[in-house]
Amino acid sequence: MRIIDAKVIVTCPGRNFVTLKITTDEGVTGLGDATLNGRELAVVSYLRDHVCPLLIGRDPARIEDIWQYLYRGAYWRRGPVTMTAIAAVDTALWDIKGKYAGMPVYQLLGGRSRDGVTVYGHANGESIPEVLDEVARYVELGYKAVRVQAGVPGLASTYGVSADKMFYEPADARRPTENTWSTPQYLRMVPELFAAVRERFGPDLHVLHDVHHRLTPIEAARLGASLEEYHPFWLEDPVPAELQEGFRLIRQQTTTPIAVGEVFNSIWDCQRLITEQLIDYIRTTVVHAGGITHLRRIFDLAALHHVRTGSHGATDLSPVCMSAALHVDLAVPNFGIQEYMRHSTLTDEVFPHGYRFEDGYLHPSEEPGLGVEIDEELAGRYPYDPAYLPVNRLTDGSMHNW
Ligand code: GCO
Ligand code: MG
Repeated sequence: MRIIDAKVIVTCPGRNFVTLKITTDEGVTGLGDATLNGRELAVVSYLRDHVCPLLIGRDPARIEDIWQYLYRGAYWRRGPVTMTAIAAVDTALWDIKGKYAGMPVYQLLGGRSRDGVTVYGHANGESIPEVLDEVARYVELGYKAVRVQAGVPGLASTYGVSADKMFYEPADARRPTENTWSTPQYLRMVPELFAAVRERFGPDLHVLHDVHHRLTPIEAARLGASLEEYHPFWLEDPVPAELQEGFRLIRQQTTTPIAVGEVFNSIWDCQRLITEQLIDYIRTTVVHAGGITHLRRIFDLAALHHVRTGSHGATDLSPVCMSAALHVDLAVPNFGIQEYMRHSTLTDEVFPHGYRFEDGYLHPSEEPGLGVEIDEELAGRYPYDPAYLPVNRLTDGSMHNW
């Protein structure tokens, strides 16, 4: 079998998605997600101009070799653009291998380690009572885990809070929206939010929260300690993770579990946090961490160090990525939880897929491969529409982390 075509499809059914479609001489096709929110066209060019031409004529069965060829062959290693492009190729090749074998991809990864993939949804609201009503909707739908984000009193807008509820779109403007941030006000709000959630929903619901890289280690330690009595499932991205020794300080001060890694793109970004047991959950996912091949390598390293998986699953990761993530989640021994932000109906129509939600769990498709396709005709009706994530400033105007 040989690769005869590698095509990049850009579509905007409400938000932008980049998809790689690989076709073989036997007519088997495979899909890979290549969406890098707000920087989409950089990956499109990397693929179209530098990767697709190199794929033609290659044997699609040689997934590991093609991965190494693209990684080592670029000379310029790692980085979100490179690793997203490699991920798209890798994912498409796993899809092809599954179709060729007549098996869902999770079977090729060693088969099921569990019955279903526990997912968490996003409950958000301007005020704490609004968040509680949103949590109630998820609980009614059967969710066992919910992420809670509330508006910070005194601030015009807060990360994770939006008018849309079951899904929301942070990349919402042609030029980045400017948000304002106040750490003292935020640190007062979060324990109140957790107290209210526990009071209304009791001890069993798993409750998560995303700090979205806004604190320093000492502030994160204080927040973690103040939440312990409400036993959060995790505190996500408490600080930006470039300076990883900062996590030791958080660790020494609190038993609140820590989740990090949605912006990481290689095992080398995760290595220290994992091997020094500075985190509890690793958030890397298929599209931004080099595909199924590389993600599995990260998860295996994590398994050796008591770190469980908690893959990123926001709306900017397409149904192709979600399908692939579910196959990995079902197979790995150290699965923890999967984020599941629902896509819009239109996105689901552009990417028909067989995964399904039932009683708090997602189940991947049983079809051969990943079980997701793209309706190219429909995709073609929604051309690329540039959109940026917001930026964030402190109340005195200084740039902060969004
Ligand atoms: C999450 C993430 C997202 C990101 C988004 C950026 O935990 O779901 O933090 O909300 O901000 O994926 O593109
Ligand atoms: Mg996050």
